Order: sequence, then structure tokens, then C-alpha cells
Amino acid sequence: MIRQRPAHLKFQRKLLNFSDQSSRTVIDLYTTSSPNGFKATIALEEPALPYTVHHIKIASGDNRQPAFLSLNPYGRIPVIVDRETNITLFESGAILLYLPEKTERLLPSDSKGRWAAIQWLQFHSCSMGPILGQRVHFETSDAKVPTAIERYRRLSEEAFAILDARLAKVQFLAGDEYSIADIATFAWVHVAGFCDFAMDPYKSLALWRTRIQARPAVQKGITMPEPATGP
Ligand SMILES: N[C@@H](CCC(=O)N[C@@H](CS)C(=O)NCC(=O)O)C(=O)O
Repeated sequence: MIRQRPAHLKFQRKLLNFSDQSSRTVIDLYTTSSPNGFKATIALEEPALPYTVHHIKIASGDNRQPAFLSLNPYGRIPVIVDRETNITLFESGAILLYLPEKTERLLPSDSKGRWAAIQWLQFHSCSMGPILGQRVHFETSDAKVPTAIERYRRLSEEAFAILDARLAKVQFLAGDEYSIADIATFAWVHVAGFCDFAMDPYKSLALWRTRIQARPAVQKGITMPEPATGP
């Protein structure tokens, strides 16, 4: 009987320079150097989970190839394929919730801390990441649309102010423990920093950013896959 290879394996081999490394890891990560991608790379680096990176070059249209769309019909990175559990996941927030289940890391074990982490992850996914994405788009676009620039500047400053007030009271977003909420938030705060979005009014947020950035897994995660975005 001829067995069909799963679509993602065909894709790896044909389009993504299949590497032998993937036979030694159980997680395939499809990503590029971008804030949503950094959430996945940092969360994989933290517990030192071995993974294989497949660089999806958006400018070349890799994310619109049928094989990639079979992993994520929405055509966006990041995507992970866990060959151990046969689970394929897109949406960075879902990936951030999946990895703690696998590694028992990055999500507080007590109910209060865990729900605080999930709440701030949701705040990030719904009220911060997409807003900052729009702000970067409208502020860097050649066509200047003043109402859009003003709207996304105001909404992102509001999100920064909320985070700043939270971080004036606690060390990490979930409270005492570093978690997936810090990873998600950091990925976009990092990018906002080198887009020159002023952080001066947000002292606690800026101090937190320095603390998170000092972590070795974060240092590594923001350079994956090379060449990385930003400094
Ligand atoms: N909500 C998605 C957003 C993912 C997303 O927009 N990824 C960008 C890179 S940061 C992308 O793949 N863009 C490709 C495109 O827009 O065609 C998530 O959090 O994973």
C-alpha cells in the first residue's frame, strides 16, 4: 500500500530545503523574523525544546503556497507542527497556550496566576498586537492617512498605559511569575522600540522590557530566523 506523506512533510522537502535536523526534533516551526514569529521562537527557546525552523519568506510568497495554506488556511506565520502529538497549530496565542501544556513551563500553576497570564495574553492578542500592527502599517506606509495614524497611535498609547500601570504594581504581567503573557507582549514592545514609538512616558513598561530582554531565551528568540528584524 502506498502511504501518502502528510502535506506538511511534502512541503518541507519540496519547498523549504528539508534538513536532516528535523528528524531529531519533534516540533517544526514555520516562521519569519517578525513580532508574531518571535512569540513562538522565544516560547520554544525558554524550555530549550528542540525544534526545526522553516523560514517562510513572506516577500517571496511562501505563505501563499498551497502546501503552507494546508497548515494555516489564513496564510500567516507562525505555525507549529508537533510530530509527537500530530497537532498542527496556527495563531501565536494558541501556540503560546499549547507549549506550556507540553513543557509545564511558562504558565503559573496556581489558578490566580494562570488566569492572570491568560487574561493578559488575551489582552495582548485582541487589544494590543493587532493595534500595533496597524500602527506600524500606517506610520510606515508611503500613503499618509492622518485619521488612521491618529487612531492607531491613540489606541496603542492606551494599551501601553494599561500595561505600564499593571507593571508598576507587579514584576511580570501574571504577577510574580514570568509567563506566556510577557512573551507575547514583549515581542511587540520590542518591535515598537525600534519603530521609535516613544516609551519615555511608560517607565514601568520600559524597565520590564529591559528585564525581559536580558533573558538568554529572549535574546536568541528575537534573532530567529536570521536575518532578524531590528537591532
Ligand atoms: N493573529 C495572527 C497574526 C499572524 C500574522 O499576521 N503574521 C504575519 C507576520 S508577523 C504574517 O504572516 N503576514 C503575512 C501576510 O500578511 O501575508 C497571530 O497572532 O499568529
